[in-house]
Amino acid sequence: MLLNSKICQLLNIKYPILQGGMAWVATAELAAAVSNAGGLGLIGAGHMPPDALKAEIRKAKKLTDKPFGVNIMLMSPFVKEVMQVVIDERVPVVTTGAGNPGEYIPALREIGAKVIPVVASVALAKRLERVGVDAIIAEGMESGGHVGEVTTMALVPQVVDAVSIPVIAAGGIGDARGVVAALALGAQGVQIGTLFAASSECTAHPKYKEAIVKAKERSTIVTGASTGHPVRTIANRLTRDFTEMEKRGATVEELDQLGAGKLKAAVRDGDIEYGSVMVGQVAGMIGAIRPVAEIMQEIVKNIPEVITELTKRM
Ligand code: TUI
Repeated sequence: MLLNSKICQLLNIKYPILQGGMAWVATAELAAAVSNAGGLGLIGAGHMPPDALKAEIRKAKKLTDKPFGVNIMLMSPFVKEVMQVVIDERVPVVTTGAGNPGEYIPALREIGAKVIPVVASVALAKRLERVGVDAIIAEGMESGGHVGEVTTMALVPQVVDAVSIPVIAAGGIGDARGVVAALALGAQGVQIGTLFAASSECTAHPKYKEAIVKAKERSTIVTGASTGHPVRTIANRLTRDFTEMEKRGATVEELDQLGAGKLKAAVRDGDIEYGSVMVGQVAGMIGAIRPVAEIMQEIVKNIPEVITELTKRM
C-alpha cells in the first residue's frame, strides 16, 4: 500500500524507486536492469555527445520494455543537442542535475515527457514548480558527485512544505531504513545512486565498484567549493592534490584542468588513485556487489519490517 505512491502513477512504475543518473556509471545496462526490477532506471547523459546518447537510449529500448529515463547534466557542453535527442527518441522521463532546466521544460512537456529536476535548495524547487515540472528530486549533500550544502534530513521536509508537487528524496539512502526515513520526511519516492552503482549489472570498472564496497562512512570528501561546483568523491591522491591547490589559491581554470577527464578515468578505466571516484556517504554501508533485482527485492521486502519495528517502539 505504502509503495503505491503518486510517483508510481506518474511514471507508470511498480516501486517509487529511481536510480540516480550517474555520468559514466548509469549506462543502458544499469537503467534497463532497474526498470526491469520495477523501479525507474535512468541513463546518465553526463558529458555524452548526442550520438552516443542516442545509441545508449536505443540499447536500453532493446533491454527493457518498461519505462526508463535520461538524466541530463545541465553543465554539459552538449546540453541543447542531448535535449533534442531525448525529444526525438520520445524518452518518457527526464531528470536534470547541476543547474536550472527552466528553458527546456516547454519542449519536454510538449512531447509528454515527465520532467523531474534535481535540486539542492528550496528556492529552486519553488521556482521550478511554477514553471510546471512534474515532481522534484530533493538531493542532500550525502550524495556522490556534484552536491549542494544541505543534508537530506534537513532539505527534504523543507522542500515538501514549500511545493505541492510530489517530492523524491535523494542522498544517503542505502537500504529500506533510508527509504522509510525518506517517506517519513514527506517524500513520495526515493532516488538511489551509489547502491545501484555497486550492482552486478553496472558496467563501471570493477575497481570503482570495489572502492564502494571498501569505503567506510568517512571515506568521502567534498572538494571544489572554491570553483562553485563542490563534488563528493572518495578521498585519494587526486583530492589531496586538489585540496592543496585550492589552499594555495589556484584559479578555477587550474582546478578545472586538474579535474578534467578524471571521472571517466575512475569509472571506465578503474583509476581509483588519481581518478574522481564520485560516490555517496552510504558507500560505507554497502558490503557487496549484488544483482539489481536482489537489491530491489531486499529493499521492498524490508520496508514493512522496518515500519513494524518502528510501531513496536511506540
Ligand atoms: O548533478 C548532480 N550530480 C552530479 S553531476 C556530475 S558531473 C560533474 N562533473 C564534474 C563537475 C561537476 C559535475 C556528478 N554528479 N546532482 C544533482 C544536483 N544538482 N545536485 C546539486 C544540484 C544543483 C546545484 C545547484 C542544482 C541546481 C543548482 O543551482 C542552479 C540554480 O540556477 O540555482
